[in-house]
Amino acid sequence: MSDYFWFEGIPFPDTVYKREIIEESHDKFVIRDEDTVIVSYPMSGNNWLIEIVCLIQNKGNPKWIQSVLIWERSSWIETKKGLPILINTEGPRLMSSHLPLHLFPKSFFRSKAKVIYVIRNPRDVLVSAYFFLHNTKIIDNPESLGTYIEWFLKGNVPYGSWFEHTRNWLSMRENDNFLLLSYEDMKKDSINIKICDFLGKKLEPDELDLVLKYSSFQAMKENKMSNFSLVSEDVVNNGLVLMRKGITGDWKNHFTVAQAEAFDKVFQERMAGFPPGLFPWK
Ligand code: PPS
Repeated sequence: MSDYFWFEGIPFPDTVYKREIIEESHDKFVIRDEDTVIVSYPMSGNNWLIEIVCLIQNKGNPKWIQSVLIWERSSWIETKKGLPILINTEGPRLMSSHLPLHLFPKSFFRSKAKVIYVIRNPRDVLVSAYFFLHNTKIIDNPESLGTYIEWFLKGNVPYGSWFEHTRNWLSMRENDNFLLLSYEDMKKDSINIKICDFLGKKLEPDELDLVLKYSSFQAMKENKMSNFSLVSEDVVNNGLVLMRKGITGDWKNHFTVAQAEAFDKVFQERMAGFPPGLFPWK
């Protein structure tokens, strides 16, 4: 199993992260006005949105998504492999991050760069992460979902507390260069028009159809550039599956009634004050 280092209250597994890189991305990395960053708490649909944005940028042509690895098309700001790629990329860059707001590159707040922040029902995020992490060397395996729920509610998981992450990023939601999306909304085909508008792209109806086609769950599951089957063996145990189920509400198949009630209580406490319509899940 991976060792951790703690940085500003957040545990980062050594397999993928290094303290100096996190510091450099926060203090020195320059985000430029023309850049676009896709940000989410892990397991919220980040890779799905990367695929959609890559397709929008190419008017639905799948050549790029089928020939370049997804983490090279939209590299991760905070990872050992991602930051050097981004530093050496010229022109408008597409990039990804799971960083909480307080660790995000300082340069962003002086720029006009665009951020799309994706949220997802945290119960589904939790179930998705539980099954995903089983196949990695990223964390110690929790013995049961119940144990993972305890860790998640305390924020003792990679990238820390979902509640903190979401509360803090949502404080940006009135900004012009910030688009809030939810995984639940992404299930509606029309969402791609909203993404195009935000990115200043105009696609024809047949091009939008291609975006939908090539970013579908099935198409991404079959695309080895996107389905994580090529993640290196130092991170993976035996066969990493990113594309697990791709549905909303799977938590109902896994939580007990008592676990659901305990989760609701924490959610109500920690997310008090936000308009109810902001979280489009049941
Ligand atoms: S990561 O590794 O933290 O960046 O994971 P992330 O990409 O954010 O989230 C993984 C979950 O997103 C689902 N996914 C999709 N759902 C529907 N359609 C498409 N095209 C799609 N692509 C990815 C993926 O299946 C994970 O969710 P679960 O619930 O585990 O299936």
